[in-house]
Amino acid sequence: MKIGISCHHTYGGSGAIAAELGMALASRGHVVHFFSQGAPFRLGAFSANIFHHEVEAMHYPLFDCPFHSLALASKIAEVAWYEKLDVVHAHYAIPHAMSAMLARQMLEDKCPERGCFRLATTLHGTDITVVGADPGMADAVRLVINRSDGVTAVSQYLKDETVRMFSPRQEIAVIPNFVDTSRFRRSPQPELRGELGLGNGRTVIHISNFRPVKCIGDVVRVFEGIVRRLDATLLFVGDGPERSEAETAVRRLGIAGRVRFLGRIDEIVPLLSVSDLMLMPSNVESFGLAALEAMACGVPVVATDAGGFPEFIENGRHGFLCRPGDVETMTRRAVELLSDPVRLEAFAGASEEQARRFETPLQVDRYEAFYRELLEEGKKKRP
Ligand code: GMT
Repeated sequence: MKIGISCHHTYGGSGAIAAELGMALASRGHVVHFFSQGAPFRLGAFSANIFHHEVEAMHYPLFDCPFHSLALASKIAEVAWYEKLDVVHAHYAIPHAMSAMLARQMLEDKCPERGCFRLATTLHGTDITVVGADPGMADAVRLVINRSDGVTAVSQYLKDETVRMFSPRQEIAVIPNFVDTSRFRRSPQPELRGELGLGNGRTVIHISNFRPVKCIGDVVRVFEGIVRRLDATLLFVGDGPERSEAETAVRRLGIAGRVRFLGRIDEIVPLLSVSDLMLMPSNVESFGLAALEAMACGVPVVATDAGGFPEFIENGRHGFLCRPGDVETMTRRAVELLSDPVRLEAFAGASEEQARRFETPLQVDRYEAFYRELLEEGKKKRP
């Protein structure tokens, strides 16, 4: 198949999943064209069957701000026309599915007889729970859900939320996030502990784009409770709007010496491989890919029972699930686990085993079958 993938290129789970999916599809012989503002951060070096099309919006003095969505639609239409794409897979409803929908209209208008790509949309999370919840955007989100040829959501939770909020005409399939356990596996680099100044204590990690939903303040508060009781270091990986506040908080609490802000790092396996526990106190998380990747590296997770976490983290087996904002329980659970080496090891092993249930090929099979279904349906609809 010839598949277009439209996604965010920046640090975050939807861009990571889109890039991993594209790479897996390309390794199965499909030709994959990525559309994004920059190269998706997980894409890496050149690989056969993969092409990236950078979307650059037109700058013109009359336009207050460049129209990225229009530029994306035009780029998808241009490439789909010349490359005869079978499917365009939009990751995130707005703007990607909206732009792909517009691209399809452009092509139908240009040559109605020729037929056009099928539009698959994957809902990732805040495209529904934040953007979709905005009254000014809700109708636009509903439109792209209903006008896509097929829609998937990354968890049952997200599907249920979408149905509750939009009552879509469109059936929504659940295809969860996935992880390549041949790359995401514990691979300790002994010198890294020294380079990070970890000493002999425990290492706690948080990875995110530091947006408000991630509750970065709760990560700091839980870690403060941990470090008061045992020797530990916190690795903060990623960057975003809440980072400065977190830096100020750790200084104010006098724990700055125990916290490393590492910024955006693409190669996270070495960092996960020196970690004992991940903290993910998000108040809503449609899936939580970072937690699954941590588990694949033998790192149990203290997370919340909100959103999609309970669909892959079993409380008391792969970590602990607590109520959002319940810093006290999260701290108690984290300390309990970090101070019990036997239990910690059992949780680490169970987490690795659980991650294998979300192995990349299993979910890529499902996406492939999903595309084939869309193509079959498309053929039936042709006059
Ligand atoms: O929706 C977002 O906030 C952005 C998106 C991203 O690019 O990081 O994250 C979402 O998609 C991921 C991949 O499917 C999920 O693992 C994340 O849980 C989800 N984020 C939220 O729901 C907050």
